[in-house]
Amino acid sequence: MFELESYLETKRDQINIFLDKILPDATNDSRLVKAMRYSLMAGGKRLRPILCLATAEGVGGQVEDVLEAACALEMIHTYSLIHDDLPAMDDDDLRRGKPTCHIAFDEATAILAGDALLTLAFQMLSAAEIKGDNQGSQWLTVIHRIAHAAGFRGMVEGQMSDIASEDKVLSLDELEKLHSLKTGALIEASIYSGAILGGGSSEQIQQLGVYAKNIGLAFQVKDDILNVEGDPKLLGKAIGTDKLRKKSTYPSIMGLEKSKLFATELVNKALLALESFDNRSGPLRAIANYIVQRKR
Ligand code: GRG
Repeated sequence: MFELESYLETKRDQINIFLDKILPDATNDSRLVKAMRYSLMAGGKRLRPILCLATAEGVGGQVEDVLEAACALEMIHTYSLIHDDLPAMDDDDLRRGKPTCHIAFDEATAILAGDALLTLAFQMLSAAEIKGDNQGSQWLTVIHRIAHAAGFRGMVEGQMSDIASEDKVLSLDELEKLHSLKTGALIEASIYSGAILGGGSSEQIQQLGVYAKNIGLAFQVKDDILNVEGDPKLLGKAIGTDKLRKKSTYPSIMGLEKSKLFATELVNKALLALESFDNRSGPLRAIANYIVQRKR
């Protein structure tokens, strides 16, 4: 039987080793590099890079083909968390079980550490080793997609809408739009990057797009559920914050039980999209289930 826990651990190790090579721990590091490393190596789930690796393998590619893309996605994700935690945004003290970057360092350093992680991601992507005839244009496609997902038509716009929607009751459609930008876009880009660089066919890429859309939303629904009934110790962050900030969430709009059913429906749709894939897609199937069963 496929063992997801050990799979996730192996992939996390591969990602952490690569990140450590890009941003090694050196005693003479500047304060900026210390802050970048502090947040990057703080022990997140590494969901986005793992999705990128699992997708590449799912379409017959190798981990080595996509490590730069996977790690760039984690850097962009970490930058977004550092900035999201700032006093001007969510003003959170705890992230990944540790004091947030601006608490451990200071606000200016946290802003700069986020900026530097975002630019380092694109520096690394544009320097990725090109291994095959077609690979140059594939990397450009991936860089374009990731930039789009992270930027003003993706995650940044989603964050802006999130801030603008505090104290407002959103409709389900508005909530879905917000989350498809804020968290969905980067998750979808992670899967797309793995599919392109792993050499997926256009039919596979299309089906993986359906898988990605559904697990991206399921991830957010589960995140909202955990904010209501999760264990802060396991999550490494406070719960109840959405209610405190009067944010519209799936539980606040459709109730807790219906939100759980909705998350399961989304995962089932994601699994259906993988029907024509062979057993190399086993990890992607297991990750879809993990997204709604996770405790952190
Ligand atoms: C500041 C431009 C900018 C964007 C911030 C992603 C984001 C946008 C904010 C994070 C706020 C948040 C709690 C969103 C809910 C879903 C989410 C992205 C949770 C954190 O991701 P995980 O659970 O975290 O993958 P780890 O720490 O495991 O990597």
